[in-house]
Amino acid sequence: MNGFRIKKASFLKSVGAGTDWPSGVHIAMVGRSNVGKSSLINSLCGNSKLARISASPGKTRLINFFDVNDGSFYLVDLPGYGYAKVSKTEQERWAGLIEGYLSSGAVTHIFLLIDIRHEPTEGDRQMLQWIIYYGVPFTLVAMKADKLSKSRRAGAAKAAAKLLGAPPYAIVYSSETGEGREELTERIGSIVADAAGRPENPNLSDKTHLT
Ligand SMILES: Nc1nc2c(ncn2[C@@H]2O[C@H](COP(=O)(O)OP(=O)(O)O)[C@@H](O)[C@H]2O)c(=O)[nH]1
Ligand SMILES: [Mg+2]
Repeated sequence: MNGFRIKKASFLKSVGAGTDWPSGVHIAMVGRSNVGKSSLINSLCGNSKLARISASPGKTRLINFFDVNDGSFYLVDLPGYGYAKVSKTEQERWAGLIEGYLSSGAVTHIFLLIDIRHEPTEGDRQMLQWIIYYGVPFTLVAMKADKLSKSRRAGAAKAAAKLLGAPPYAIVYSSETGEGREELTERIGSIVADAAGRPENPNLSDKTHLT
């Protein structure tokens, strides 16, 4: 226990393609459409109205930033992938947006969300490859744990992580019941403390100055 708490959270802004994101610590939610990215942000912040939960998937086209604890860090809601009814043009736009963001060096940490009930998708695998390629630290979060019996949760999360080709560990989470909230909040506390401890974080500065 590090005693870290999310005390305050509010919507900051939505950003499209470009580099108009706020400087600071970014913790980004990544995962396929409907896996529960927006719900996770709401659950962590204890505010069901913070990020919009869409009944129809594939709706978020922008990167949404939520300011937590007065600029201490940002929770970032990224548009999801894998929604079948999206045109090729839309998919390419999505890829450009995500890749631009991941390659910018602005992302401190990624929560890669997978569905605890299903095998990881091809999209999940590709996402993990991107994350590794761009060298962004990540934590796997196995969502919708409430949909599985308690005795199967830990095993299913581990199996999904293995199938994905990631280290065989995932935080088991349910936005419905709040399971995993303490553990993930603690993880956030460590990520934020870690980032603050680095006097000059090259990830937080504009990479163009380094070339
Ligand atoms: N049972 C259950 N449903 C969830 C959970 N997380 C999200 N959902 C539901 O899954 C759907 C998609 O959630 P949303 O957060 O909009 O997914 P996103 O597209 O990844 O942002 C909504 O109907 C949510 O209520 C969870 O932990 N358990
Ligand atoms: Mg969403």
